[in-house]
Amino acid sequence: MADKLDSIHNIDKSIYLAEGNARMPKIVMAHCSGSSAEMYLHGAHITSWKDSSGVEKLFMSNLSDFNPSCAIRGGIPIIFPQFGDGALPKHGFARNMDWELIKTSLNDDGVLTAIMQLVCSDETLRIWNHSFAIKFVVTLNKDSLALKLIIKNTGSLFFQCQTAFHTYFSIKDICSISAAGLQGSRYIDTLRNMAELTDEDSAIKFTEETDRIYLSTPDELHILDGDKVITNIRKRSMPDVVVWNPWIDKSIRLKDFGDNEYKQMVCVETGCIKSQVQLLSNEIWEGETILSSKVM
Ligand code: TA6
Repeated sequence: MADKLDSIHNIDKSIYLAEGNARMPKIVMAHCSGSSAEMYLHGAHITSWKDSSGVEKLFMSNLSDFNPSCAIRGGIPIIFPQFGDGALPKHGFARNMDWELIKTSLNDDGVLTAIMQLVCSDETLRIWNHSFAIKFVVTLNKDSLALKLIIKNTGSLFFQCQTAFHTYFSIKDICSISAAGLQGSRYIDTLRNMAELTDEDSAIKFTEETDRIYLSTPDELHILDGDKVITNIRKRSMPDVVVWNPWIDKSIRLKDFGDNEYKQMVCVETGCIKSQVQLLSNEIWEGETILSSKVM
């Protein structure tokens, strides 16, 4: 499969298909500045984003499985059509399905784009009886990675869904990390019986398991190490933000996650969770998150 796709979409040394872990096909994007990204066809799952200085910005668990039956642990899982637990498999099925690479491009400024697609099938209709088509547009530039989801209702009936980028950021030490930009936002604390609270702090710091769904949030957030911004997050039409660190006990319970790996990661996830995507027949929703390693 990789060979066939390679001949269609390969852009010499800039975007090409390679064999990843467990011989699963992945797309490699190599920007002329030295930045790069890698994305598996399985789940259209980005597992690496390095900025132009070669710093790996995403966390990947050393214990992640690479097999068709489960999600990759780390990187940027795509959550659709359900966030969290519910009637469907947890976090939906998009992260467990093989997507199709439908387009690649390199523009005159050296910006690289890869477009992946997931269309409803008998398998998805058995799980979630709605017709849809999703495009995932990944754009790599010198020090930014833009992620865009375009969801179309291809059926005749209305549907609503949840969707998010469940992004795992690589950090040196969770104890010196904070997430800023959510002060004053309401959030649901999933660890305190789904209580809805207001965050009064100027930044979220981590001293215990943290699992909060922030609602209708500002469109610019920062991850800081000490007082230095290490990653800037800008978003459009993705009002909700989940901030998660499993801390000690949950890390031990996760079989594909090292007991001490909570120290090297933080999830800041952008999406539509409480504010669901609502689409009439043939309507389209589009949402975008832009990660950058320099404050824009
Ligand atoms: O986004 C936070 C969360 O919902 C946590 O509750 C935790 O379960 C995490 O997602 C990982 O979920 P997963 O199904 O990938 O193990």
